[in-house]
Amino acid sequence: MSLLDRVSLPFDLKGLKIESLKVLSDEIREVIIKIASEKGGHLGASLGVVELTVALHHIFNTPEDILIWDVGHQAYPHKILTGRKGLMSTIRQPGGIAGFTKRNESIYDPFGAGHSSTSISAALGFAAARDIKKQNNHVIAVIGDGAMSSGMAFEAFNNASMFNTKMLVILNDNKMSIAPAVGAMSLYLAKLLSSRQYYKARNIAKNALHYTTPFFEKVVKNIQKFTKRLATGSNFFEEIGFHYIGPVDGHNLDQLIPVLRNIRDNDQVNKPILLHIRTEKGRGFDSPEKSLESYHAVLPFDLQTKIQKKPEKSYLSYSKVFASTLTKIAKNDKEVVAITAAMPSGTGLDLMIKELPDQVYDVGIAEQHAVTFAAGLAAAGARPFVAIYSTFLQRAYDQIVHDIAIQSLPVRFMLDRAGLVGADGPTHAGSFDLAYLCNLPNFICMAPSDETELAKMVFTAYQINHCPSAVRYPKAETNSIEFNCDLESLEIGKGWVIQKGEKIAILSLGTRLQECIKTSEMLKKDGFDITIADARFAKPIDTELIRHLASSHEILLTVEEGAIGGFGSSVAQFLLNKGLLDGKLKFRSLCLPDYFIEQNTVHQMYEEARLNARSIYQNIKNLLPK
Ligand SMILES: Cc1ncc(C[n+]2csc(CCOP(=O)(O)OP(=O)(O)O)c2C)c(N)n1
Repeated sequence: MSLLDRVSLPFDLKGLKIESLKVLSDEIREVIIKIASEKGGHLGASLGVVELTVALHHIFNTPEDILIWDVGHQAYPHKILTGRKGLMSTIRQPGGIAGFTKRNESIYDPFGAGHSSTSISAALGFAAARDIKKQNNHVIAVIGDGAMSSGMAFEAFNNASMFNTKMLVILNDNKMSIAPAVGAMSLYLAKLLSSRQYYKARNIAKNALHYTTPFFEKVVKNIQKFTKRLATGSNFFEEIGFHYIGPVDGHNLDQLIPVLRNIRDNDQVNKPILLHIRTEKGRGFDSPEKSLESYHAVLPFDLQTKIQKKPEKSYLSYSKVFASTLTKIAKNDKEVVAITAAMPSGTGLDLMIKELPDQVYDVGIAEQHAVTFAAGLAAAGARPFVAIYSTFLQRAYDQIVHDIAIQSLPVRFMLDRAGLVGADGPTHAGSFDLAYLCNLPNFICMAPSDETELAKMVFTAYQINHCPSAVRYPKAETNSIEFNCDLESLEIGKGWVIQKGEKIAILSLGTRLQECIKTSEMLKKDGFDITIADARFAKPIDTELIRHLASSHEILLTVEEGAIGGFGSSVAQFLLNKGLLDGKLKFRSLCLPDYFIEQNTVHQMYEEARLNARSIYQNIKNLLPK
């Protein structure tokens, strides 16, 4: 029987000695590697915080003590230790537990996540509420160095310093975001680690005794017993009002446990504390595919060889088609630049970085900054492309409206992961971009139905130089293994009829077009030849095409992979305002349902959203006279 077999909840860790906690950590690491080998998932970040998680649950009294994980992707060990060990094989699976922290999953997840850099703000809220209620539980946020590149983390730091309250922020510094961490803060943290102070930590610690509180005297003394690696004293975090402790080796329980115990037991400190720990992403996972970036999230892999199981025939993703098209454009125009917010590989821009490194900016997890930075570039005459996942762009909405749309600046948004995304679930679904962009004056919004259309749209966006534009495309493979096409542009606001029929028309936006074609094949068997049009533009809508479809058919459906309020709503409003819904026409708008769809296979999600051929067919059949 392993030690882990005897541990289900944090309570089971309380009586264990450090040596046992080390054994337990090794066992947890093995379980995580095994699960990731079967299911894939966020391996690297979770392996990096095994000892930290064990130490936190050993020392603190969760769930009364509040523990908030930033992003939540590193919470595998936390889930294992908080009653979900037996459910780990269902992680990210249909009906299973989530890959991130989730409030309705466990009382040990006090705050849900998925997007980054929210943990300090949320923890401060918990601390303030605790103070109002005159309670005395601990509040802890664990945030990565990557997440620290976000403005939101700094806003929280700025505000937390004003509270005379006890709260612990643990900075989990592994020098990595998904890609290597970027920016001045990451350089600063590296400096803290490599400084002579760090290596002469004992002396520093001694000096620190002169000006720290009795609490820190205790911490420092304790640390001196266990490690040479401690520096306290004046630094950025101290300057802005935090007590800084560290750097501490986040894999060394002999260091972590006494530090955390001291923090817990000190009741004099009434300021936020920053504990800086140094960890290694993917710790204990030695794959021949040695790339820290690829450890972040893995495909299922062979447990023996640690080699990921990639499909034999690998079709290009939409991200890659976007990036290769943009690279082609950018080679001929040095004023074309691309911006990523810490997602060079996810957006495909790593391809462009290899060929044109000077024309790509990785700004860190800083979507708001990325957008206004692009606005500045556009205002000064450059041609910026901002490649951000649809879901992450949500946090930059005011920048889109205020800095770009109002000034009609030609920033080109490339919205990856638009629509449903499968295992990552509702926090990562790109459901709302059509709704939040189509209502903005001055915007042009496109959605390709396949990879050739995507390339045309990227080129069209390049040529649009008087206003902002957006292209949204899914997390999906295309039908191409290789892709190379001539750069062609589209007429703005014009869709096209891909097949002409009668009585029934479908106006599709985006890649659901393939399902509409399947629907038409099903209807053909019932004796109906239907019209299918590809709208291409969600804004401006093709009013001429819509008028034509409405006046020459009895049934008109719009189909899109986005929430209510997007393309179909615009079409409906046009039809109503122009008196085209006169009773003869039956109009329906098919879009995502008005609730958050839980993680599932994308296939099942389409089924649930009724956006597959069978459901579209059923919708039409219901409208036909009986
Ligand atoms: C707002 C937002 N942008 C981008 C992402 C994608 N993302 C997930 S984890 C991650 C890196 C986080 O790095 P860090 O905070 O250092 O944590 P680590 O994975 O290294 O533990 C990124 C960019 C996100 N989750 N949220």
